[in-house]
Parts: sequence; C-alpha cells; structure tokens
Amino acid sequence: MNESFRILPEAASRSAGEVDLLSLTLLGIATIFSAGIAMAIVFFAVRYWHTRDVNREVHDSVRGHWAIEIFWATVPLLILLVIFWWGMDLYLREHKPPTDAIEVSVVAKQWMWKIGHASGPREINTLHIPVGRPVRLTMISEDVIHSFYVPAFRVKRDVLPGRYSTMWFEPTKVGTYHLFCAEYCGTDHAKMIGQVIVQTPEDHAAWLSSQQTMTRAQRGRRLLESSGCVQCHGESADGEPRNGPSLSGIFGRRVPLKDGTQPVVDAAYIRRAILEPQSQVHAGFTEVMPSFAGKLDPEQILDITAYIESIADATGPLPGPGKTSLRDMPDSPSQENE
Ligand code: HEC
Ligand SMILES: [Cu+2]
Repeated sequence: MNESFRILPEAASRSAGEVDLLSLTLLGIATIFSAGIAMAIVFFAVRYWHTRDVNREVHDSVRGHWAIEIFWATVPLLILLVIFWWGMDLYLREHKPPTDAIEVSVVAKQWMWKIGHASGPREINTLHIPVGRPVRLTMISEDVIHSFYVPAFRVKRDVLPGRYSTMWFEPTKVGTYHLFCAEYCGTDHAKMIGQVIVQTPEDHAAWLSSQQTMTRAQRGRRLLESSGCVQCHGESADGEPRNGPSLSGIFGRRVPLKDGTQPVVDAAYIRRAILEPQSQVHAGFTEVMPSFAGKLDPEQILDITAYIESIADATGPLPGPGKTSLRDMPDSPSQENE
C-alpha cells in the first residue's frame, strides 16, 4: 500500500480489518442517504419552484399511501438491525479474550505507561509482544483517567484509577506501532506516548530471556513474605492454618462471604481484599486483616495477584515463611537457567 498517503492507519491486528469494514460500511450508508436526501431537496426545490403558491390540500394525493409508509419504515429498520447485530457481535468478540492469551499488566500514571510481563520483564512506554498470539492487558491507573490506544490494532480502552479494565488484541504483522494516551490527562498528556513492538516468536523469546528477571509470580511470593501476609495466610509451625484463609487454589473459584454472596476470585477481588479487606469478608473468618492501601502500589498488587493465580491449582495452606525459597515456586523459569 502507498506509505505516503493513508486515510486509515495501518491495520496490524486480527480484528482491524473487520473494524475498518464496519466503519466504512456505516460511512457508506450515511453517505448514500445524506447525498440522496440532499439531491432530492435540490431537485424538488427546482422542479416545483413555480407551483410554490398553489394550495397544498388540492394536490395532497400521497396521504395514506400504505405501501410507501411500510416501505420506508421497514427498510431503515432492517438496515439498522443489521448494523446493530454486526456491531454488537464484533464488540462482544472484542471484549472476550481467548483463554490462551499472553498476560500483560499496564499501570498508567502521569505521564507514562508501566508495562509488566507475566514472565517478569518490566518496561516503560514500550510493549514487546510476539506476532500471532492474543495478548490480554489488565490495566489500572495510579492517578487520573488515561486511555490505552493503539490505532494500528483498532483498540482503545480507558485506564481508570481504582479499577481494573481489560482489553485484548492479536497482532498480525511484525513491526513497531504507535501507542497513545487518548484521554486528556494533564500537562504532558501529549508526551504520554510509546511503542508497541511486535516481534517474531523467536525474536520475542530471545528478548524475554535477555531480560533476566524474576517472574511476576516470584516477585508476588516475595511480597507475601516482606509484607507480612504469610503471618496470617501461611502455615504455622505445627502445620495448622493461621487466622487467614489459605490463598492456594482460590483463584478462579467462588468464595463464600459473610454476607452470603459467593463471588469469583479474580484480579479485582484480590485487589479489593488487599485494599478494603472489610468490604468482602470470607465466611468463618474474623475481620482482622489490615488494609494495605498506600503500602502496596498497583504493580505490587498485580505481582501478588500473579502469584495467587500461579497457585490456582494448589491445595492446603501457603508454605510457612521459613520453608520457602524461590526453588519451591511453581513454574519458575530461573530454575531452568540455573
Ligand atoms: C492480620 C492477619 C492478616 C494479614 C497480615 C493479611 N491478611 Fe489477608 N486475610 C486475613 C483474614 C482473617 C482474611 C479473611 C477475612 C476477610 O476476608 O477479610 C483475609 C483475606 C484475604 C484475602 C481474601 C481471601 C478469601 O478467601 O476471601 C486475600 C486475597 C488476602 N487476604 C490477601 C492478603 C495479602 C496479599 C496480604 C499481605 C499484603 C494479607 N492478606 C495480609 C488476615 C490477614
Ligand atoms: Cu494519559
């Protein structure tokens, strides 16, 4: 395609083509109707200019023409229903990430994007991803509302303080694409830009292994110790669980709460459990957990969440503080490297 002139940005994700087709269809339909109506106005104005003073009632022969009434009510209805169905279908597909998506966390703040990969590496204003794999972003802001926007992927989603938002896409072309903040967020909003670097799977694997970090889950495990969570959530010396519920095997399951509800444990549940423990008390436990608001930042909470997710299939209490080392951790790549 001609690089020097484009009406639309490059299309580099799986859904980009269909998003373009839908918006061009809408534009086409709107153009046909607007042009048709404008031409009819001009045509009738000219055609009937000389009869403008004639008494209308005499010539009003169109009134009560049922065929026409039904025609111009049903045709637009059908067109609108097709647009509605297509748009809704695409929207729903765009909002349901495939289960095998690569997990990436995004923490926005004035004025930068902090990106975290499940396998450990963190980057700022840059996102490295492999081509041909769906990527799911879990995003949160440290201050005001931002919006994560990658025009080449045709995706944009607000990044909110105090609440996770998610988004997914599947890049289809190797290359470097613009990342913008699409929500005015203060003085340097215009500088809150970055790059999405889509690599071949081999290049991406090489990039990941060149990064040499703990995985997010490993960092999360460390935080459970350094923040004192294991005091209550680990196992005591005599093997009895302590006064907090075990964090093993809870991710993705339902937990019974004191108020009778049974929410599913997801990232948002864990975040609330850490920041507002009194808001959702596990049935059968006392409300002794202190809030960690202001003590753990959003990235640390995401790391802890990654750890709890990594032990989603485990049973029993967390290993006690004395017994843990990184070697005991599930799927730790540093073991292979050693
Ligand atoms: C003083 C003891 C104590 C400490 C310290 C503590 N917790 Fe808790 N935690 C509890 C108790 C008791 C509950 C159950 C009651 C409730 O839900 O508030 C709980 C509940 C939770 C839950 C919800 C689990 C469920 O089954 O509903 C999570 C997640 C959690 N804690 C994570 C943490 C993390 C992460 C830390 C450290 C940053 C931590 N806790 C520190 C006592 C503690
Ligand atoms: Cu911003």
